[in-house]
Amino acid sequence: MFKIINKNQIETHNKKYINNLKKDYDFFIRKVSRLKININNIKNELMNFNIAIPSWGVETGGTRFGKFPLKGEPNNIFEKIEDCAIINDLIGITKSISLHFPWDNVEDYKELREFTKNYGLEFDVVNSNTFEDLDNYKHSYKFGSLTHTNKNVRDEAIKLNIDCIKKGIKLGSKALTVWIPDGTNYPGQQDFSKSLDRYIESMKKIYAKLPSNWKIFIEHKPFEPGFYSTVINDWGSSYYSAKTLGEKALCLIDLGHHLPNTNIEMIVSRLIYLKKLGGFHFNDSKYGDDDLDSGSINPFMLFLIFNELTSAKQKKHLNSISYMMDQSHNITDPIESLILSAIEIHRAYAKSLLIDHKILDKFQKKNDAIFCLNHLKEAFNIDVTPLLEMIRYESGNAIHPIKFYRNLNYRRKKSKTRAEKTYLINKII
Ligand SMILES: [Mn+2]
Repeated sequence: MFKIINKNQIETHNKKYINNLKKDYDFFIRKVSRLKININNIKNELMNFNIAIPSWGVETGGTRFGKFPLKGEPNNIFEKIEDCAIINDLIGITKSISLHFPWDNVEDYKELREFTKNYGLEFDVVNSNTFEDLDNYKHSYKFGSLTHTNKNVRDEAIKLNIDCIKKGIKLGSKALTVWIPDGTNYPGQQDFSKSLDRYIESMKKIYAKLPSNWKIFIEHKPFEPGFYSTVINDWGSSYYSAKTLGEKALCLIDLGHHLPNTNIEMIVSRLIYLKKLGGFHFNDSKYGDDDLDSGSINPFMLFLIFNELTSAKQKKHLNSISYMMDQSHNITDPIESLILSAIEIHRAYAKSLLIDHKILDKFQKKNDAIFCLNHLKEAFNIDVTPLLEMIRYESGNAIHPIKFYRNLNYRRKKSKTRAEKTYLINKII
């Protein structure tokens, strides 16, 4: 930690804001002292929170219409790790990085691990790419990967996933997330049952290669790139697959991978109930898989999701969950978006810790709908900003990370050493 940013610089920054923060924090403490909660326990929970940064998230994203690169953005995994280190130095809750292969392939994984460790960061879940045709691929994934009708294509996709596990082992990762693009654009194009059978058969071969302390996460998505059908389209297909594969297989919820208005918090609850919830990809959306910044559209939903998680955790119904942001930053500096998003997720978690689930349970038993909602809203409406800022201050991170980052002129400085990217035309397949 603090290899990128000088710790003294953060201390100087914090000195400017600490007096006002203390006043705000005192007010917050007075307010929550009326609730029956132990603020030190809550602070501990929040300090131990971690959300992974995806390596691809620190690069400018794009749409199929175009991409607008930023001067000074990272060009390789080492530069991406530098950007992740900046974020973690400033906010302290993003200590891990999730890699994507073969995008993040390197010659020497030991070197990469050491380089990353040096920044106080470690590697989280690894991800496989069978959704585009890359240079060294023998086969095309145009008509699917793990569920392709051609066994040779399936075998290559299986091998790609097993290679991800091997790389992950070298890096100290403990899980693989599998999202496949397999689906169709035309009614009648695919036998729905046979394609699911092929998925299970392929996944069994990947599952067999998992080390004993590893997990495999199955990520569902209703549509895109297939606009008629998708093989692992919803949590039902995901749950069935995870259940069939075995204990190490769990379901992963990407918030954007649901149709508008889906009750995602209820899916969270169901998967906890079924003991198959493994992880999250956080983002926000208005229409589909928009990959917008977490909490930018529907912070109440984010809070309700954490309400389910906190409630289950307090009842000891929940084991460790992997959290990651999975967003695409098309018009902002990805570092700023990721800082704000991580804080929004932290905020939703903090608010969920202010809910007294015993009181909620009492109102539920009485069928008092208004008091149930009101109890949740009371927690949601408490401004936890001073709490999050104080946690950052006490952990040696920045009270106002975005202000600090802007003053660094990081991109301008990096634009002098990092090669400029040009995208003349986006790849439209
Ligand atoms: Mn995702």
